[in-house]
Amino acid sequence: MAHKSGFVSIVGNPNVGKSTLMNRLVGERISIITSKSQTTRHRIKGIVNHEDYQIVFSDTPGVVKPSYKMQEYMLEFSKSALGDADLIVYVTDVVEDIKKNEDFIEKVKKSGVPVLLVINKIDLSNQEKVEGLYTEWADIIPQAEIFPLSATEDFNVGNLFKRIVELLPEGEPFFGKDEFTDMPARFFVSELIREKILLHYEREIPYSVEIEIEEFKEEKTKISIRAIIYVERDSQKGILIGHKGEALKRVGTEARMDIERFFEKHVFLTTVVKIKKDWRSKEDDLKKFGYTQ
Ligand SMILES: Nc1nc2c(ncn2[C@@H]2O[C@H](COP(=O)(O)OP(=O)(O)O)[C@@H](O)[C@H]2O)c(=O)[nH]1
Ligand SMILES: [Mg+2]
Repeated sequence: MAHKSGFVSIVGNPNVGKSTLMNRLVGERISIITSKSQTTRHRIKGIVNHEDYQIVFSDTPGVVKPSYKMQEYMLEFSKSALGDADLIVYVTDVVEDIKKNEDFIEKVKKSGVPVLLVINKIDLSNQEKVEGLYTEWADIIPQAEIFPLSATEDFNVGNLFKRIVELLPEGEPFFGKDEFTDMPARFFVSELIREKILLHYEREIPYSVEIEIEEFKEEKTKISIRAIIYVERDSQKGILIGHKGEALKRVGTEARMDIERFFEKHVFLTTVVKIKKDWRSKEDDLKKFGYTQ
């Protein structure tokens, strides 16, 4: 049998479970997941390697109407993921407004590649409702094959995976067979820190934060990391650090434990908070933080 290889883009609105699904399909914790919208900011690849095939999944930010520069880049990541895919996995769930997002759905329909439509979170619904959604979606994207599933409960994800493998084009692997992502180690460190900030802070704080890993020194059994947490304004710095530094300490401790699990090494993590005024709207800062293709 010839070797198969292809790019599979996972797209859809914010919060429908794209990152949860990708992690499930890849079997690694590549993308961070929270209940807040816009948790995913970049296009993140997760690679599945098998003797007979290689699948390169792309997790993407949810499709949003940009209201500042960073969101423009986020939308670009989602659009570009349609352009180079061999297969599109469009994710919706049992709670989102089905009418949202019509422009993007038009692009999905015109992509010229097979579309697998996932109705996620069926654990929150019942058979009758899911059948109703199935009929509606069959009407919206007639060419799509529809997979009702639950990413968190790992229900029916196996059938989706099997179908993806069947639809993969023949070809040689694009990445080394020992790689599971194209993102550098530093990226995962910054994402795990950002995840804790998304979990523990409210309002605009999580959205105003960007993380730079200034130092990442890996030795045989330990890694020393120095992370700079940028916020946009002075008042945010105070909130982030918290009374007697307790809030920031919690972020550091929880992130360190996750980073240790990820790299299977001891981790020494130092965090510093700095202000970078309005970085989310500044082209130069965004470039520096990697928001370009
Ligand atoms: N009940 C339920 N919740 C889910 C499921 N999949 C994802 N979620 C939750 O939905 C939220 C958003 O998930 P995430 O993967 O970050 O969504 P994304 O923004 O599309 O990447 C998180 O709180 C997940 O735990 C599912 O199958 N069932
Ligand atoms: Mg996500």
